[in-house]
Amino acid sequence: MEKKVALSIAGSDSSAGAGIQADLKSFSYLGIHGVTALTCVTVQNTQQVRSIFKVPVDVIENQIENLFDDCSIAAVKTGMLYDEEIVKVVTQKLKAYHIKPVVDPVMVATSGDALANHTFVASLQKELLPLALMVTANIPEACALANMQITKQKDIEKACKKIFTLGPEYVLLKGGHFPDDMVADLLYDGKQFHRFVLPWIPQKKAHGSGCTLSALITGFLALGESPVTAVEKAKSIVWSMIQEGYSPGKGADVLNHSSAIQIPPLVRHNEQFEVWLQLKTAIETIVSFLPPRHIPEVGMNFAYALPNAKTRNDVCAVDGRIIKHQERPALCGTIDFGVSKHVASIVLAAMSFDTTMRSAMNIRYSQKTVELCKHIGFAFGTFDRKDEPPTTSSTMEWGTKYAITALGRVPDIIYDTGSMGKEPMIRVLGKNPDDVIFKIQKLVSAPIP
Ligand code: PXL
Repeated sequence: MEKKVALSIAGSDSSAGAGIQADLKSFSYLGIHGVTALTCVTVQNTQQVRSIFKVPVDVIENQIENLFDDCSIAAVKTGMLYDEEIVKVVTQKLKAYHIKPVVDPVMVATSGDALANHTFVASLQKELLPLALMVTANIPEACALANMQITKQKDIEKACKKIFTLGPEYVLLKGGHFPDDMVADLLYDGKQFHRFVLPWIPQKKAHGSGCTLSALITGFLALGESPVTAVEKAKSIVWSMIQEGYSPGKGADVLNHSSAIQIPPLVRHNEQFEVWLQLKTAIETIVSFLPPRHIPEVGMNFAYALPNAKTRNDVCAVDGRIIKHQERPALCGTIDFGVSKHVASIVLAAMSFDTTMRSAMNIRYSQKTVELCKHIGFAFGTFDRKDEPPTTSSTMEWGTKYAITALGRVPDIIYDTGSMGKEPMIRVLGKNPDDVIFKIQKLVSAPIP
């Protein structure tokens, strides 16, 4: 087995949310072997940085040399470098190995404690940035590097351009806020700005998000991605790692580096992101309340289509199923576009009659449930697999269109009673995942007639 190797030159965070520990977790997440050159040991927990011990510079130098002597290092990032002395030695070594690093200009911890001394900014500007492939700065760091205040959107672009003149090939400036609760990162390549927009995650003081982002970017570069796609992919992963973050102590949340978390589609496609997020949230709700008797043998899928969806690639669903696991529903698979055949075909067929009906989910058939639907007053349609012409390419498309045509509109429920080897099924249709859940909730909580 072969693994790419990436190097992090950074400080240790004893609470393991940030620093070299976050870098290693991020490299592992991407299946990369991370190697490290430790610059400082910080004594900290999730609440504060108590003290900082510098590693002697000859030891830092030795770590880097020994790694380059031995490993084929595909990409390098720098994190906490603390002061001029460390910046100088790291720059000198990277120059010698013709490496263009990703530079995270770490200055202050999430707790507000300083992680750099007064010599750091000037040495970074003068020594390391001219060598950098990319610098990843948050707003306070950008203010320091560009020597200016950032108060409005225009200032962010101006700061990117100023930092670019210091020498890096790319400037990533993180965290411009928009009034509509979206957060944009700007990547400047000297010619144009690439904008990456994601919803702001309220009330999350995510310790280690800067380290994780720059490590994931470095990892994607090691895997051969271009700088722009490396940032794009890293961004959507970090967003989910923050959202699924947890609190190991009494202070800040840390990111969740588990490979089990759901990752949104690439962040430049905002409409896709919105659809993905609504569906993900709805699936979490379904899993939390649906009694297992409603789960069919073949499992469930839940789909939500983009407005004006035309093909299965425009429909988001589970790449897998929602199954019964230990008498509870459980999501088994990832949520993505273009991964469902059956439920996506149902949604696309419904949308060909009514473009507002963009979501559907299948649940277990029972005559009792069908009677309950009628009792509640749901509009329902049905089809019989025996009537399907031999030439159709998708039973679900045919059956859905058959049921809609017979009723004259898109119903709330479409069921069929199955056939040899085909489980009978009920599909709940709605305008969006919340609408589908609302109908299922009504069904689950209705008194038996
Ligand atoms: O998040 C920046 C950072 C980098 N490196 C170390 C840190 C922190 C934040 O606390 O502790 C070692």
